[in-house]
Amino acid sequence: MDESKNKFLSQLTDIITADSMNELKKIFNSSQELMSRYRCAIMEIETKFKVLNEQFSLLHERNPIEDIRTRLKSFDSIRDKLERRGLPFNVESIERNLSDVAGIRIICSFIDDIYMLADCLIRQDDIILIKKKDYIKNPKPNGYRSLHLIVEVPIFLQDEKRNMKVEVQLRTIAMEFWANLEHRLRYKKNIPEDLLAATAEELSSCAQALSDLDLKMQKIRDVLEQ
Ligand code: 0O2
Repeated sequence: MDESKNKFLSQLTDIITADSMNELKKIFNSSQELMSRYRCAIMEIETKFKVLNEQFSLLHERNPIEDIRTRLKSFDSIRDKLERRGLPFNVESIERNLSDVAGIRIICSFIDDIYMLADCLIRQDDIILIKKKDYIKNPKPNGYRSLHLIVEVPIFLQDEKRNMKVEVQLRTIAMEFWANLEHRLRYKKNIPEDLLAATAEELSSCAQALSDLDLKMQKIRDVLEQ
């Protein structure tokens, strides 16, 4: 019994080392390489916003950006998203079909700074705008507000230049506050249906109140700046 088991294991090891191991290594290396390129793209976009923030604070004595957050989508989320769309889970498919593997969120105090920063980014000659979704002018039915841009930015590697997609979300502090709470609610389990509906309604009215607040704060700032 032991002898046949050992023979089987030895055959299995041969198969793995010969073909599958090399294949697995290749997949691992290329996925590591892809994620590293996305990290570089995030760094490029983050630097661009930091430069804009620096220049603006010099000219206007205030910072349009309150905070910058970055995230790389996890392999589990990438696989789930591709699976939901019936697409294959491999490096080529990730790069071709997903535009939010690299994500950066810019949090501003005022709504008009969001548009000013988005315009400044899009006007830069190495940036290609792929898609713009304005959920501030057209909020989602649940009340979600933010400006989303999908852009392509070049990264310069040792011997090549690659254009990488990055999702940029721009929102105010109030929009961020709302989105975080709504996000938590979305992943809460075991909430009774009626409570869930009532909370969604409350959240929607909070989104409206926060939007009014954003506009009022902007008006006060305009008066102060004049
Ligand atoms: P995570 O974990 O934040 O990445 P598309 O990519 O255009 O085919 P998609 O993915 O629905 O379609 O794009 P959309 O509508 O621009 O939303 C992308 C991201 O915006 C989401 O990413 C969220 O981060 C945020 N978002 C959109 N709608 C809502 C919302 O109603 N509430 C909150 N809290 N966030 C929202 P992910 O992949 O869902 O999650």
